[in-house]
Amino acid sequence: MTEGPPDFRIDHSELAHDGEFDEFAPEDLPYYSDWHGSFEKLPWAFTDEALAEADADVAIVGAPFDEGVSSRPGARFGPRAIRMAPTAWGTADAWSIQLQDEPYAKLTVVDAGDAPIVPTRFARALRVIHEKVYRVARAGPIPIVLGGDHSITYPSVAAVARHVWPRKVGVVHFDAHADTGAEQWGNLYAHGEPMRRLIEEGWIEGRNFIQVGLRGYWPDRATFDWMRAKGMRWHAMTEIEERGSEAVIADAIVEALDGPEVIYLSVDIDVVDPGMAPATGTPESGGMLARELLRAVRQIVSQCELVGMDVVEVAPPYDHAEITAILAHRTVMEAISALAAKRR
Ligand SMILES: [Mn+2]
Repeated sequence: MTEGPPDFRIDHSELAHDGEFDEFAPEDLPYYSDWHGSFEKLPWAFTDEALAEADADVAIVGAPFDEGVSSRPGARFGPRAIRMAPTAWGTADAWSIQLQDEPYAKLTVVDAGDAPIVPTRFARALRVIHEKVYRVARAGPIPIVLGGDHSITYPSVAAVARHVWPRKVGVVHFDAHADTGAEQWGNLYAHGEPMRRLIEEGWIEGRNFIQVGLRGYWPDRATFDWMRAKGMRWHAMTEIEERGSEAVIADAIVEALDGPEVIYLSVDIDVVDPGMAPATGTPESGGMLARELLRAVRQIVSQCELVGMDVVEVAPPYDHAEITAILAHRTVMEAISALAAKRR
């Protein structure tokens, strides 16, 4: 006589009920489960047609490129790490405690995928980033670009400025580094040069290019002389220490909008102290607090018309406990939530 299978005793639990296998849709599962790779498990909209159909307010764009780095590489893995950074909530009912609002109840947000970058073809990568960001902006949503090293900001800002042309764009740029070098080892487009190219080519007026958080020992004095000659304005880390972040950001907003009506926000995660953002290629001790950066993003986005944004230089190979990826993810979330809160 063959015995039947054993009794699966947990079936008798008082909490068991019929239909529990299909109880949760894939989008109801936690962020790490049934994840198909998009930011916050948001729907994908890769193509021009999908973007047109989505009619989105915001679109995430990945720029997995790090061949412009001068020190530690790894930022090509940034988009993937930021997209999979831990979240504790279900996407649909996310609630911002900071802003007392539900970002996804008011905004349609999609993930437009990555610019079609392949390794080794440096110039092509910058061109396809430009094309991808331009196509997203042209379709309607505000592009939020996940880097990548900071060289991606040259094609990305130019794409947004091209889209809103002839309206002028002001840039608020958070960084330990000015990224206004003339060249690095003969390369005009590495991650230390994008801001210089944007100003030289005429995409952004120097006087509306506002930098926050500069510190350390680069660039050199001659480069700061060039910046001054172009009318650029900057707020070094020492000024944040003395005056506080909120007052400094208030000035940065006025300066960026001294002429332009719209803002592009570029956040190099190394503006934050390496103790709170260790995973970056060129860390500089003595940076902003994570909470200061998140508050600054809310302050800027809630007071300005945002036309584009990037979060760059997250290099996951140097991360610990996903500290940096989580901060980059939250930086994007604060911008999305501030956009939603403006729709009150
Ligand atoms: Mn930097």
